[in-house]
Amino acid sequence: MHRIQGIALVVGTFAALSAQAQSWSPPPADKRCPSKWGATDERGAANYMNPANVLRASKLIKTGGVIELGHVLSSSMPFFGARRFEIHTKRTSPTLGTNKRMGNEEVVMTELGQVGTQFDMFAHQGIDGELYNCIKSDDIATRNGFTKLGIENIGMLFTRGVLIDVAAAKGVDMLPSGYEITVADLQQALERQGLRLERGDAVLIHSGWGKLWGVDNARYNSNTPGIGAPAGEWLAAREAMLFGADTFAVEVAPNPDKSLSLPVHQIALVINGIFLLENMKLDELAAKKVYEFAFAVQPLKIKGGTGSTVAPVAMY
Ligand code: UVW
Repeated sequence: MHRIQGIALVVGTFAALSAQAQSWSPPPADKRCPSKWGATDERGAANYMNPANVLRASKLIKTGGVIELGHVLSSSMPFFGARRFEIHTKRTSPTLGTNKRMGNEEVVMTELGQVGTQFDMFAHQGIDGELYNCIKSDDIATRNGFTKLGIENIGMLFTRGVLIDVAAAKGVDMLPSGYEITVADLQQALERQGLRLERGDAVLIHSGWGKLWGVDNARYNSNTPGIGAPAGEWLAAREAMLFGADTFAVEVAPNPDKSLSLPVHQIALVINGIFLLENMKLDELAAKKVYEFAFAVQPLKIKGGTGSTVAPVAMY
């Protein structure tokens, strides 16, 4: 073979291989911006909050049951990377006055936006330097928070919640390590539960992985099952308000396509303005088969924060 032809063949083969290997790539800026809520929007899918949606959710409260979906915050929970949570008790007043009043408080040293059951906001993730609505991360980052897209923009969310119990649909207590939840898995689980997704839903995915929380933290934080990019895009097309799961990433991580890093974070937060709710406690909802409920969460108003630790609830 002629040398030039040989080189062309090798280059062509690599191009074909990398095209094959690259299972997903972010859309260019002009395909994702402005967001469907306008170029200046900072609330994304929180815009689904309106009186009609609140009333839609409230009608799902039928028995008065309330299930907490947040884990207890403590220094023994699993942490991603160098995140931490320390609580230092302060004995603040000795007995005072004739009534002998005394008091205690604490200093908590933590990454308040990104520990425990946590709500990811748009300042958290980007595509090559650009956040939701193509706002440049460098333009809004200060030493004291982000000047736009901070978690203080969100406030109370009250909407229909749907638990998609993929573990139950697969007949297992816990999905295997690194399992990528597909569109077919979500459809099959929803069909089994007799439910359809609607615009503005809080979509919570039960994988069973939460059984490892506080039991085997190292395993919990590695090779997590979760939705892959196609399932993330499918849920985004259903116009969810948020995607939650009983895992640290909501999505499968690491991604089976080793060239990708957390694509569902980009699909949700950057491209579609949809929030992520990680490390949820979903065992009780799943055990009680509560698949449709009123869902409430209110992130802390951390000015310029990338997220918030939260304690969401389901009411049914
Ligand atoms: C992961 O930990 C993978 O995601 P986040 O940074 O959103 O917590």
